[in-house]
Amino acid sequence: MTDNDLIPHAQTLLRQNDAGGFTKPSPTQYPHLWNWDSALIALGLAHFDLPRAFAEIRTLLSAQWRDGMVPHIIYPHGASDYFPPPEFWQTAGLPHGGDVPSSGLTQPPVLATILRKIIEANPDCTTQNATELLQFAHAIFKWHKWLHTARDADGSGLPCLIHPWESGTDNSPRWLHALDAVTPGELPPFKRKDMQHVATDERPRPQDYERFVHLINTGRQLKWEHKPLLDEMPFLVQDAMFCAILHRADEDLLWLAQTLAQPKAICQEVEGWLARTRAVFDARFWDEERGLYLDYDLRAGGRIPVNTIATFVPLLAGLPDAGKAARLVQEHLRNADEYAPGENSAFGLPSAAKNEPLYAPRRYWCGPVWIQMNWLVSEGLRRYGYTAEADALVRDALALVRREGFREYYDPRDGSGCGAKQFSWSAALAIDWLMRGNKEIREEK
Ligand code: 2M8
Repeated sequence: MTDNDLIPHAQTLLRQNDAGGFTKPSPTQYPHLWNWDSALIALGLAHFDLPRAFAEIRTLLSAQWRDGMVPHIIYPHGASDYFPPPEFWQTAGLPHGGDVPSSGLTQPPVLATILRKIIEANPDCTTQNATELLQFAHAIFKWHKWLHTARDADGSGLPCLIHPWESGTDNSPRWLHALDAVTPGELPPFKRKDMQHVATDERPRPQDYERFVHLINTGRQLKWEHKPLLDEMPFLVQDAMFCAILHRADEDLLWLAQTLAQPKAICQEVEGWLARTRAVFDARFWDEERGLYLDYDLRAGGRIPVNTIATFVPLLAGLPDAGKAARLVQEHLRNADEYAPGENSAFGLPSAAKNEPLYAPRRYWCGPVWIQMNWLVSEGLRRYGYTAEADALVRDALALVRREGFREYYDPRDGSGCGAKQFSWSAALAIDWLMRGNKEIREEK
């Protein structure tokens, strides 16, 4: 596929995956609305159908819980052949819940960052869509506040995650040790559906999936109330990637609040979150010896010593100083034993370091290249002036979709497509790169 074909193909795919007000991440494997998928999809849609991009965000936020959480899976049309179905979560009728069937978890809060990008590219919408933008900004403010308070387990304001699915990087090797420590009790009856459309060796291992289900079961026994969840969930982590995405989103929310002339008190509250995160982030996540950001296991009381793509995401938020950013790039991103293309891989960026024991180049989140991760990391690299590295990630991502189509993820060794097909955010982000008109990244690999 040439770039001229790529844009119409990607647009057609998004139209085909349109379920009426929201876009399925993939038509077979993921037939509902996923939180960060929809935000990233809205960015692609905004390049050719701004009203449809607004509709995507409207549907996502319509499922916000009364306590502020914006859920990770939303089932506007009810059940399908996806497991877990809406009733499995037991979230209906919760006093702090929402009015649209949903999961009891949240996902990386990329929405404020995406909304800012959409507004910057379409400045007229601040007058034409002023009322709705204010509603979006208020909903996002409530969500971020919930993350900084209801999910604050140690007084730091850094949110913690109660299930690997909240990280978006579900069975990344960074979670597998913490998951091993979870004993799956008696599980409610369930039947996995995720291997109907995708090969078994490209999906999570049975022992990990059982623990995913056990954690959902624990959440529903605790009625998804935040205090008991923090006290009792056997899996409780602070995720460097999630916290960095939130910090960047707080910056973009502040911009939004200022652009929409919001009261000073709102802006000051967001500034407070920004200052707190800056004060604690490196102390919690930075490993000076290894020159890496590492996640923190609150149950075990220590950093998780696993080197994954999450280490680069703080660049997106401007959190590392120049010295730490240089170490991330020189010692890791450019290192062919870990992430750089070399003898054992041809495409960047593997989702786990190639020399990690649990690295698996075709298994979901354990090594494959993901288009949205190349998008996030390339944005971070640009922020620090690493333009050549950022361009290389975009070039690789575009080469993969050109050769293999819009897949969920790709084998970094030969670029072959894996996971679900007709994947929406892979299409949406290709549209973003190509329609932004960045000429140098279009060259063929
Ligand atoms: C994957 O997650 C879902 C559970 O939420 C699954 O495996 O069934 C993840 O890659 C997640 O990040 C993504 O949002 C979702 C839909 O693309 O699929």
